[in-house]
Amino acid sequence: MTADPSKHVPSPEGLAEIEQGAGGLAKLTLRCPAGEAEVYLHGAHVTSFVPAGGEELLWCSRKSWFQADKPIRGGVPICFPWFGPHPDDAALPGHGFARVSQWQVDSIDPAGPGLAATLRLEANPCTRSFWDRAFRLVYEVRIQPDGALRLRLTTQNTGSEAFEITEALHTYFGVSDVRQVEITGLAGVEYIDKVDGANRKRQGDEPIRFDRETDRVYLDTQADCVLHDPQGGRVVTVSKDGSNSTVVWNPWTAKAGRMEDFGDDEWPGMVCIETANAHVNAVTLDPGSEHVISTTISDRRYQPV
Ligand code: TA6
Repeated sequence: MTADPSKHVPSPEGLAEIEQGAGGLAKLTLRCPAGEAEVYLHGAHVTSFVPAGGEELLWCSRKSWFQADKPIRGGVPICFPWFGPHPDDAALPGHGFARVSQWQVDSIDPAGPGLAATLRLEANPCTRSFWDRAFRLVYEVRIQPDGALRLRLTTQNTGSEAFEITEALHTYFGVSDVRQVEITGLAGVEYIDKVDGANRKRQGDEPIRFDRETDRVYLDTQADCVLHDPQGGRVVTVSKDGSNSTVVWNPWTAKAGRMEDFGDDEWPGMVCIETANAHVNAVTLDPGSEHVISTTISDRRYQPV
């Protein structure tokens, strides 16, 4: 969809604006005293978050596609209604169709020095061609007054039959050098090691460090994670609700080289800490019920004391 750059989303004090972003895709920009964020209506894809007085916390590839039929590489892709390849049909979009669907902006709500945008995706003939279920997704992107970013995805079963989903808010964080960072919070948690035959392992007491391709689905955990990037001076907290899986991923050299929308030399500058419900943590929704998953991202350096 090519946005009309002059189109303002109805919002008090003009805090939000839809303009033409990369590839001519419609981009909603949120600006408030607590920070700034960018959300493409394509996939309701957050591509940028800068807390007030701070620096960009998210990572996007310089080679990302910005096309209606492809996912944006970086930021926070919404993986729904399945995480990873479709379990039965590899021809279906990886990580589901939500991130390659056109979402609608429902509202913009200022919250003191913060600001929130709500976007929506409902079952339509296109989604039904991938997944024949009646659903509504409501996604709130909130810049909180304390300078944190909260992303909240509500799934509603609007049909007459139960369905099962797996999902993720697949957040890409920018780092100085992934070989110098640590992630704490998952000590003792069991995980699926996707780069070692999907074997089940258990995280020790030591922080997660990176010296190779890393792709782990930590299971049955509601823990906060902390990304320590001493070289970049960052300490980023990732907290969550409604999520029992956390995915940690860096493609390293070979996999980065195989991805057309990922620069060969970009892998040291990013790491994914994904708030998810995957594998054994799938979620079943009965007719008329709803499920909420949320993640809150904050850099302690930029939180008002
Ligand atoms: O969350 C990690 C992961 O499942 C990896 O296996 C890798 O495939 C990554 O997602 C990116 O997937 P994508 O479909 O966006 O290339």
